[in-house]
Amino acid sequence: MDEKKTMLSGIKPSGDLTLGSYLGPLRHWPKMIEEYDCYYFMADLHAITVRQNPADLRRRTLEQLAQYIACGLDPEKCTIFVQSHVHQHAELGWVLNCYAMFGELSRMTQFKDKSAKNADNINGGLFTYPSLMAADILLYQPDIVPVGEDQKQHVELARNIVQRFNGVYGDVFKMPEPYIPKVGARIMSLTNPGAKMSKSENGDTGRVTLMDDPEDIMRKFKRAVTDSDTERCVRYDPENKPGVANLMSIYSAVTGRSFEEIEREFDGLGYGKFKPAVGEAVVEMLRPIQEEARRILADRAYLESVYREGAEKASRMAEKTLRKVYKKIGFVAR
Ligand code: ATP
Ligand code: LTN
Repeated sequence: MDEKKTMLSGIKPSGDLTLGSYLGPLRHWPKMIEEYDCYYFMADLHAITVRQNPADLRRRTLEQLAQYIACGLDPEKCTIFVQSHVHQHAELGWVLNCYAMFGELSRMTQFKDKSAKNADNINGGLFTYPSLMAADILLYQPDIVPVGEDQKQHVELARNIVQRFNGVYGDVFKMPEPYIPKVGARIMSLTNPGAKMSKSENGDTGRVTLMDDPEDIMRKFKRAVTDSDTERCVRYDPENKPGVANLMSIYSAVTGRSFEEIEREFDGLGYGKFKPAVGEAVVEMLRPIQEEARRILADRAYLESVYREGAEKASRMAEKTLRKVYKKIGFVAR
């Protein structure tokens, strides 16, 4: 009897993976493989809530897969798949739409943000996004869902759905817990420390992508917005010095040093020394990942075999849950 707990997480291929995607959830995923039965996916169904160029979406989905593997996800030891390859996501997503309330969907911060930023395309999918995300999660009956801070509200909504659904039909879904890393849960834009570093917003200089050249990374860090205070010293004060605090969070997440250690390391040195040091640490962290990702991406046959096998494994579990749900609801079995 397999007593391993289960975990699941996904990222939309809506842009190139960033330092935020990595330091938030992605870098924590590989260490969970030994302890958990893990499912990781490319959330392409979610990506189309914002208009995507088809060729870019296809390319990014494969790049993201190569990057997952390069970051340490061993396809032999976990299940990696493309969301649209497992049709049960869309099917359970519809069902759960009928168990998610208009009021609670209206309160989602991501919906409000994305509606404001895509005022010409506030589509139904953007609104019901959290029901599909609940389906992604609940199909696999996971114990935990590792995400960045911004996704906590969606996992909470999935938990409400579990309570509502199980309240009517008995123990169908397991209650999932969000798992949010302490350091790196919210990496901010380098040009606007008031906004999250995101794959698809805030312009190119505000974000560092996983595949950026070392020169670009250094340039972006050297230009990173610090604060206009007069003391110009490296001190952790997110309230008054959000730019420096963000760089310190990045440096801490990369080097494992505490904020006190970082303050001591740069005592009396000012921002001119600090910013390139953060850049260099990031360059060194990403170098092996970039090399590995390039190598894997060149092997199309291998990538295909990974996502095919992943979809098969994921479908088996997803189908089991979907059958149970359909039966409980009262759908006639085919
Ligand atoms: P988009 O710009 O298309 O909305 P995104 O960059 O916000 O995308 P998501 O695909 O929404 O990224 O997020 C993938 C995962 O990474 C989620 O778990 C999210 O919480 C986390 N994440 C995204 N950006 C950051 C960040 N800046 N800091 C920490 N975690 C992040
Ligand atoms: N909504 C998430 C991506 C996502 C996800 C999921 C994360 C879709 N389905 C299931 C965890 C579990 C996002 O925008 N980052």
